[in-house]
Amino acid sequence: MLNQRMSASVTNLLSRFRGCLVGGLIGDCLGSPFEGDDPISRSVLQNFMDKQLKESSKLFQVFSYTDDTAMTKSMVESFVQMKSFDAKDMSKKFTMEYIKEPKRGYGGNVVDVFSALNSINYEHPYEPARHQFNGTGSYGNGGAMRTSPAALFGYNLSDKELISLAANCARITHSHRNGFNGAILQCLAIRLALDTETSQTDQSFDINLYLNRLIEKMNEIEVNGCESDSESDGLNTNGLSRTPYTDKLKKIKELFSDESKIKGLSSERVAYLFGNDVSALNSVPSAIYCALRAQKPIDDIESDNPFVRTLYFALSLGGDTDTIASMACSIAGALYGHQLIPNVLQKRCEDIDLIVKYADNLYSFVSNVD
Ligand code: R7I
Ligand code: MG
Ligand code: MG
Repeated sequence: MLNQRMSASVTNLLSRFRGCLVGGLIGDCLGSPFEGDDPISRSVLQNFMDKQLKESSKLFQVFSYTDDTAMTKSMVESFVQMKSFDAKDMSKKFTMEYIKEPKRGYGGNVVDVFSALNSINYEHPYEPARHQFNGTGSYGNGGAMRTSPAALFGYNLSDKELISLAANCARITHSHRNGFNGAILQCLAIRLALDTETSQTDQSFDINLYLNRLIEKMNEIEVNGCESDSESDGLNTNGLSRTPYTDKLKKIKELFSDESKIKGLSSERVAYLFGNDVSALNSVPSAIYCALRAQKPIDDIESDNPFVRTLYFALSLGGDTDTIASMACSIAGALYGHQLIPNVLQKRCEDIDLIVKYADNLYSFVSNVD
C-alpha cells in the first residue's frame, strides 16, 4: 500500500519521482561542460542558460550524460529487476556499464573497484572498495551522486532501513565513512524533499524545519554510526570532527536564519564555505545549499522558476559542476515535481525518455507493494 504521507492538494508523488530522476539527469548533462572550472560568472551563465532555455535555437544541442547518470541508471535497473537490493547484482551492473562505456568521465580510482569486482566475479561485492586508498576507502562523491534511486525505491521504508540501504548501495564503491555518509545525507535530503509540501502555485516551504530534520538525522548517524558500520570504517576520524556533515548543515542553518547573510553570499563564497570538489563532504552540503537557496529569487539570476534557479546556482559554484548540479536538481525535482521542469531543458538531455520511464518503474514498485 502506498504510504499516505501526501495530501491530494500538493504536488503529487509520481511527479516528484519523475522530477527527482529528471532533475538529476539535467544537472549532470548541463553541468558537465563546466566540470573543473572556477566559480563561473553569472553573466556567462546567464548567456548559457538563455541559450538552453530557447526552443528555437537553430542547432538544438543535446548534452550527453556522465558517470553520475550511468551509475544511477544501473541502480534503477538492479532494483527493478531484482525487486530488492542485491549488492552482487548491483556491483555487476555498475561494472558492466563501465565496461560498455568507459568514457563517461568516471572518478580516477573507482575504476580499480570495477576491475577487482570483475576479477572476483562479484562474489564479495564490498571487498574491493575496502582496499581503495591503502585501506581507508574512497571519500569521493560517487556514492552520493547516484543515490536518488535508493530514496525512491526505499520510499516505504523506515528512516533506519533507508539509511542502511543508502549506505550499502554506496559501499560497493565507497567504504570511507565520509563517502557513504555523503550518500546517506543526499538520500535523506531527497526523502525529505519528497515529503515537503509544495504546490504548483506556491513553492515555499519551511527551510528551517527541513534543515532541523536533516541535522537531527545526520548527527545521530555521525555520532553513533549507521547500522552497516563495521570496525574498519567506523568512527576513527584521526582527530578531525566526528560530525563533519552535521557541522556543515548547522552552518547552512545559521546562514538561513538571517536573510541578509544569505542574500549577500556570492557563489565564490558558497564554494569556499561548503566546497565544490569531488569529495562527498565538499559537494553534498553545497548541493543542498543550492536547492534551498533557490527557493527564493537570487540577484543576477533571471528566473522565476526555483528549479531553474537551482540549476543555475549549482553551475555557478564551478568545480564538480555535473555532480553538484545533479544532486541539487534531484532535490529540487523531488520538491517541486516534474511539471515545474521546463520541457526544453529535458529535451536537451540524452536518454530523457528512458529516465522518465525509470522513475515510473520505481513509482509502480512503491505503489504496488503491500
Ligand atoms: O567518487 P568517485 O566515483 O568519483 C565521482 C566523481 C564525480 O564528480 C563524477 O562526476 C566523476 O567526475 O568523478 O570516484 P573515486 O575515484 O572513488 O573518487 C574520486 C577522486 O576523489 C579520486 O580520484 C581521488 O582524487 C579523490 N579521493 C581521494 N583522495 C585521497 N584519499 C577519494 N577518496 C580519496 C582518499 O581517501
Ligand atoms: Mg560525472
Ligand atoms: Mg562530477
